[in-house]
Amino acid sequence: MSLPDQPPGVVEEHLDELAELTRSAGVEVVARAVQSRKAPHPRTFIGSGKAEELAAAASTAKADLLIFDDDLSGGQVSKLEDIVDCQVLDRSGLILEIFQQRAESREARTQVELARLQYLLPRLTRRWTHLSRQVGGIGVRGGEGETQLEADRRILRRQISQLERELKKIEKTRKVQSRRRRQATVIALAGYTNAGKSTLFNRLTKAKVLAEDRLFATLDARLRRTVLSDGSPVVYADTVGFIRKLPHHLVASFRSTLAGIREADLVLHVVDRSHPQWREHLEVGREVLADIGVDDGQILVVYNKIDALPDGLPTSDGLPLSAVTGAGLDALDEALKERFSRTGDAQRAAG
Ligand SMILES: Nc1nc2c(ncn2[C@@H]2O[C@H](COP(=O)(O)OP(=O)(O)OP(=O)(O)O)[C@@H](O)[C@H]2O)c(=O)[nH]1
Ligand SMILES: [Mg+2]
Repeated sequence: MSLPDQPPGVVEEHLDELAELTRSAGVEVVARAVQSRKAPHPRTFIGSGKAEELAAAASTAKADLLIFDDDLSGGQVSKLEDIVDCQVLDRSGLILEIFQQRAESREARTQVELARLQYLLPRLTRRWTHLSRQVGGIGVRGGEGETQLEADRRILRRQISQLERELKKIEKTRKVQSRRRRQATVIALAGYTNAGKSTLFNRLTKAKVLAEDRLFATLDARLRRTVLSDGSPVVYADTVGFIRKLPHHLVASFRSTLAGIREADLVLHVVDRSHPQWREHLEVGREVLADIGVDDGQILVVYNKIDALPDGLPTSDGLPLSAVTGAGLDALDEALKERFSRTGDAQRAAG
């Protein structure tokens, strides 16, 4: 939806990204539409006239799903589903779907499940009232006068606190493990989704983690030990990508994973320099890193995919490189050696 305060073009760019997200979820895009309004309609978000229009378009295109780039309320979703007669998903719901498909480790799966229930809780409508039969079993229905909806909410809340407790336990184990690792220099690869973090991780550590032209290919942080060209030991950490308008409950449940980035000695902020919106990606990355509590001095920006740039090397600050061709990796190695031997000197001087 286009609102008056948005600069022209922004809506189309965001829809391009939504199409990428949709493709990453394994869903084909058959049509797209933009609605301009002064403000969202409280009940249908886009207004009922536009909703009717979309209903017709969806039926012509035989669409199963209508995806919105903005977040909708539970009421809006059910109202829209009535009008368009297919499933309605908002941006957060779509990202959750991708995360659910990708989560592998117990921690990631627990985080995603927690985020999903937190997302569901305020969106429970009468459509959902089968939860107690699905998950609760016998005897979960509350006392006299408790509606099915209230019973469902209660079940969700109970599951949420159970997952929160489970997550705390997992985090504790991980903290112990990370304390053991503290002797080595840790370098985290962070940045916008699809920037090439996993490709660079593989290149630097000769690992074989999944790198794909998909958004959110990586959900689980991965660590791997290697050495710089002078033999200094380092541990690289591959991490989950950032995205603009990341649903806040997802951010909250992934906070502990992201907090791992703060403990790194250095964060390589990887930016896909060949992407038309690389400036916005850089900005989003800066905001997320600041939000996690990473110091500016702890960040080194690397401009990846320079092989895909039509006009050669970028002139901006930061380190230009290509994780695919290997261009710029020697310069990165030099920068890292210089940085960590300097820290070593400073520590020796201080001690
Ligand atoms: N041309 C070019 N493509 C690259 C380069 N580095 C990565 N890619 C491609 O970019 C896509 C995304 O790479 P990934 O390494 O999976 O990106 P990521 O940052 O780990 O992405 P997420 O895990 O989704 O956050 C893949 O298709 C890579 O082949 C590069 O230097 N040049
Ligand atoms: Mg990755």
